[in-house]
Amino acid sequence: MTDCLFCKIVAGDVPATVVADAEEVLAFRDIDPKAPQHILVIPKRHYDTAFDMARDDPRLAGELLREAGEIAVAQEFADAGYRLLFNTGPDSGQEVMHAHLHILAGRPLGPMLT
Ligand code: IU
Repeated sequence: MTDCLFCKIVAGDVPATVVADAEEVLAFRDIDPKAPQHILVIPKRHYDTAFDMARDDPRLAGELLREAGEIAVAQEFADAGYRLLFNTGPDSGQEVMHAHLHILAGRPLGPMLT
């Protein structure tokens, strides 16, 4: 999708600090981190939301979760723990309409729901 920021990151047209680059999945550091470790895991193929992706390609949705777990091990925060989050749609605060899985880690994250 030509007008999508994350598609531009996938294409290499917008820079990002890449953490993992797999066949169908890319992970990079969030530009405005909300925790010491804040990484976004995205499908290289464009889907607006996590549900669009899961409905059309549930195997790919599983790949994002698997990659997040691999990153947690590689970045050495798996044992301390981490949070995975998909914002989906306007009320969630989703700003970038390309499905992305947030990984948050590196400090106690406190209660999830506000
Ligand atoms: P959200 O779930 O759509 O709200 O998350 C979008 C995230 O993308 C948010 O945490 C931004 O800081 C992040 N981001 C980024 O990493 N690089 C960018 O160029 C832009 C947003 I714009």
